[in-house]
Amino acid sequence: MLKETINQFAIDAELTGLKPFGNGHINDTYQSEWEKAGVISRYLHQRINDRIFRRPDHVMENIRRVTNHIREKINRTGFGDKNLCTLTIIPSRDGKLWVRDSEGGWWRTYHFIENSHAPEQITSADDARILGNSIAHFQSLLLDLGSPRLHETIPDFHNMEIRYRQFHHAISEDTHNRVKNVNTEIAFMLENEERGSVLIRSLRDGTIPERICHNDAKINNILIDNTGSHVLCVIDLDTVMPGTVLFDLGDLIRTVANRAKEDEQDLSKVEFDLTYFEALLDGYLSGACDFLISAERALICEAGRNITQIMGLRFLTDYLEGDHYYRTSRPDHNLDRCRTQIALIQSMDSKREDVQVIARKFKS
Ligand code: ADP
Ligand code: GN1
Ligand code: MG
Repeated sequence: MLKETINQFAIDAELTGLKPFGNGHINDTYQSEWEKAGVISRYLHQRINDRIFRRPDHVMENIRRVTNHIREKINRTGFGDKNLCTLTIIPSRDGKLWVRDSEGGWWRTYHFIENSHAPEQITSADDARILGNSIAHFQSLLLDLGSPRLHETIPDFHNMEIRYRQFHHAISEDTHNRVKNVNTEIAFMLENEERGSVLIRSLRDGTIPERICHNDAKINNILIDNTGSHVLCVIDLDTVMPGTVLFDLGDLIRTVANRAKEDEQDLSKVEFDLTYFEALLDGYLSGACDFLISAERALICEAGRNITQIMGLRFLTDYLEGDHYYRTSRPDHNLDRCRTQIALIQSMDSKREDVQVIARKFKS
């Protein structure tokens, strides 16, 4: 069935290979290989997770608008010199942005971006700098995307108050009898509930502006060139929609300034890395300084902690609800992920003063 579905995209060659690809938690991703007159080309196919994205058509309309806008600006402003690119949607043979399979699933296809990789971790401060800079560029390219407003592909995605409501519901229902296993983690989340609302409240009361942002700007949603060390493409655009740019900076801080993997089981390896944090901010702010307002700058330190908290909360909620949201590959996988997020917040808190000194360096 998969081959049949994939053959409905407008690719003029013969399919010669197909395999699962990548480490995403949400969509089913495959890479394909095609041949025509001795020339090999590759594509990336994804079954959009329609339990999570209830309107895949809205997701694809957003991605079409965003990628067209970015491509046009890259071509005009010369970012193309660095090979920076954006996702290229391959339409279906009948001109649609997706193909429906025989079970009603929604599929899309992109050009496979060659000679690239999606890092899970970085190994140098320079990498942190280029990743920070790439997200600032991404945000700046979208500052002038006109109306209509982009669809909210997952309503209230980073709304901490709603995420806490779901968490309280999961505790009171305790459908999988797991509350007893996680008293410490639950206590941590409850202690931090009030503080966690700072970004969403600031957005709601207008202290910080709504802007288009990525909303899932973690490290492995950015493709880096395999040979040199520059960013080729910001990917996974399913959640590009209105929010605050601090959601993106926060997700980068969470995933770049941590020397351990998101699902590391040895918590002694989880540590907030000040060198990477500083380089990341340097790269981000050199690209974002023209558009950030002082109220946004004032919340930079909180952003990393806040997004780490919402991820920990969501992993814990999913664990309590029986692991129905995130893809897992071992028992307690979501619990391990939640624990790394809590350990990272504890490490950030223990380095609070240093974090503030670094953030102050970039004040102006
Ligand atoms: P998910 O929403 O499940 O995280 P992603 O869109 O992030 O899915 O894709 C999963 C992985 O596939 C990425 O981490 C990256 O390794 C790879 N990938 C996605 N799009 C492309 C592309 N156009 N070219 C090359 N690799 C890609
Ligand atoms: C998911 O799709 P992926 O793996 O890039 C999730 C993010 C979380 C992330 C945690 C739509 O991202 O919100 O930050 O996992 N995406 C969605 O790693 O829920
Ligand atoms: Mg992804």
